[in-house]
Amino acid sequence: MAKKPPRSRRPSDTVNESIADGGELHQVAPSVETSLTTNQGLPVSDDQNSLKAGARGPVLLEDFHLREKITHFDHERIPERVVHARGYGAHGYFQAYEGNDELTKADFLCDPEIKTPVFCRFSTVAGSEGSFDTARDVRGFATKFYTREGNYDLVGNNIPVFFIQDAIKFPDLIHAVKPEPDRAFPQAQSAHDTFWDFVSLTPESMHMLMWVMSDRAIPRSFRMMQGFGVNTFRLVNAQGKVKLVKFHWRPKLGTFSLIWDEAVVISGADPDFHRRDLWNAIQAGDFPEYELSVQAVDEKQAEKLDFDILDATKIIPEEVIPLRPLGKMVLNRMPSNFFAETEQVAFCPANLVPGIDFSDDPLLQGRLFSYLDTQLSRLGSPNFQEIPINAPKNAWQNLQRDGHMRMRVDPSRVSYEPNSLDMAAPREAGPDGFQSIPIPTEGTKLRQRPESFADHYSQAHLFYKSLTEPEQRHVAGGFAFELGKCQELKIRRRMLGHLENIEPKLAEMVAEKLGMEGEADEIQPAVEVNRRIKPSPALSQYAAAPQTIAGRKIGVLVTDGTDAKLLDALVKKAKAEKATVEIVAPKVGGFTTDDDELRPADHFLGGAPSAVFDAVVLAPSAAGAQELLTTAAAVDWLRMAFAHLKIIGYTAEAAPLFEAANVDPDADEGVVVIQGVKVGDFIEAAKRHRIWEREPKVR
Ligand code: HDE
Repeated sequence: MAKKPPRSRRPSDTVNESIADGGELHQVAPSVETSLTTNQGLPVSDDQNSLKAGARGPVLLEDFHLREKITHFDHERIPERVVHARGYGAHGYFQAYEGNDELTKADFLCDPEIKTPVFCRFSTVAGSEGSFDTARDVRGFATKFYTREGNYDLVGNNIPVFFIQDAIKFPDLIHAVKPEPDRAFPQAQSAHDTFWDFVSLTPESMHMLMWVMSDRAIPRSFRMMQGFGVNTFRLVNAQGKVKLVKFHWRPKLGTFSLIWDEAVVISGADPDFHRRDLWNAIQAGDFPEYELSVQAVDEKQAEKLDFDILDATKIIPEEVIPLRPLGKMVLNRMPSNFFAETEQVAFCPANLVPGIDFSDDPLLQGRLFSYLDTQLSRLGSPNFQEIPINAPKNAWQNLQRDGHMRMRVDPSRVSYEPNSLDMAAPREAGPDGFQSIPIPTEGTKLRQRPESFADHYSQAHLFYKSLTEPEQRHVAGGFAFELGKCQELKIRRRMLGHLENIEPKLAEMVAEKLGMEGEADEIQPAVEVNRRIKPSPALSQYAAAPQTIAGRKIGVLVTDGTDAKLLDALVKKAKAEKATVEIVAPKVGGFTTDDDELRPADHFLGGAPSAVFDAVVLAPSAAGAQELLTTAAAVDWLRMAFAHLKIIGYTAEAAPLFEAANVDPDADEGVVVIQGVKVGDFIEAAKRHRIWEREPKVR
């Protein structure tokens, strides 16, 4: 039967019709395929009115359609994730490079011919589902590989270390960072007393705090973020050779961050900044790519490191053990339904494939329990793996049965093993199945932290020492902001004491910003801080940042009379560099160029502060510039772009705005005049991203 086109009915028609004929709609009979039905498949004749005794009479309880619809709606939400509630995901694939079989027998890492489907979810940790994207926070970076040998989940973060060493402290850490229970604020913030109370009493968190106060915790984009497995895992090859490994993801676009003031503005202007960025990029065919690598060491090498490889508060500097690339991931498709896929996806670090195994990292061991457990309360059923986003793409069968929402129909009489009644029933795979690496283990039963976990400051010092000067300033700014929000002075003093142990210069900067010089508590480190530790330049985002504007967004402020040829030249040049241009006009309805063409705008000025762009161009007409002078948003647009250290291009007509914003048009190499259609200098300058030397002048 030929499919009839769906009926198109504007809501206003419905209302009018409905009113006109006293609530009765006269419509063309729908085709069977397209008609609205109840969940039982019954075609619904009227979805506008409930069943009543008379047009103005009471609603009848027998209206099963009304009850079914409302009941379903009432149950539309499931509990959000207890951590990492706000997230955004995308589909894609992973493809291995040649030669990994020396390290692992994992099929998806060894066969460069196959493209393994993946689903990747990025998230913030502390905020609830409805919080904003640009909070200062760790970002989750969780990837589910649907391999031919079953699902493998690499559930990582964008920071390579963690706050605690033992999973038993996780509930305390999360309770401390979440909104305080008596007042239910602050949302999506670590800047409050309970968080800093807990961490300042937990010195093992010092290294992680350095990362979280750094630019890493305010990434520019999910596309420009590194990922780390954090815990130590094992890889084993077909010959049984074992290596301890740390997993790393590196984005092709480079690793970039926002500036704190910028993140604060963006959280109001566009709370979905990171989501929108990923969505726009993938819809435009600009697919984010990440390279997966490992740092691999054998047990002997691990013993020689000056920290314990089982301690998740430590990194292996890349200069000590270099990264070995294994393959690349491309994200190329957004989910078609957020709830069904991104909300229901259930990651679990215990999901392994042959060739990969755990280490005895006590943080990891606790995680192995937690994720499955949390899915039971979040997704409400032990059958959550049957939800399409969670189901493996290879065949799966076992003798587990029943439970809430069981989808699969198992026809056999046999649901036990061993059995002789159904020779087709699933059986053990023997050596072809997953086998834990036979690592010898023994020990005395006790609750004790190993002494090798006791150095809490040396790597925090290493991190600070490896940053460029602007990055160091930002760390100080991060601490000062967060501690400034703590009301309890004793917490600030305690933290200043820890900072003294990490790096006295840092402690001094923070104390000065807080107005608390000389007030640091004295805190005795458990072991001597190693200040001679060699810096690791790879820890800096900006020391060797790629000079590119690929994946970046240039905002152009225009008015009526803006030079059309200039705009065209900008768009062309940006496109050639894989960047995009977005037009900001006084009105979203559009603007008229100097050749009288009405062009659309992407944003109206009040709705798009310069903070949401990577670089900006001011290209008003002379008359337009005069009009903009009366608009605070226009003056702020320039002022903020300058304060956020952006590259600013401008035409001569924009000069009055510089005066109003008190910005010197010759301030530095990041403020570039554009003559005619010569946009090349501006684009080249934009590849520098920001002018760090400007910072001490503006902040
Ligand atoms: Fe998680 N973590 N975690 N975590 N975690 C969860 O699982 C947990 C830790 C990470 O996009 C939960 O499904 C414990 C480190 C990500 O859906 C929960 C401990 C790292 C995500 C849980 C940790 C992570 C989670 C909440 C301390 C970096 C989001 C909802 C031992 C390697 C995945 C859920 C997604 C989510 C427990 C520490 C990463 C409660 C007990 C370290 C990216 O099970």
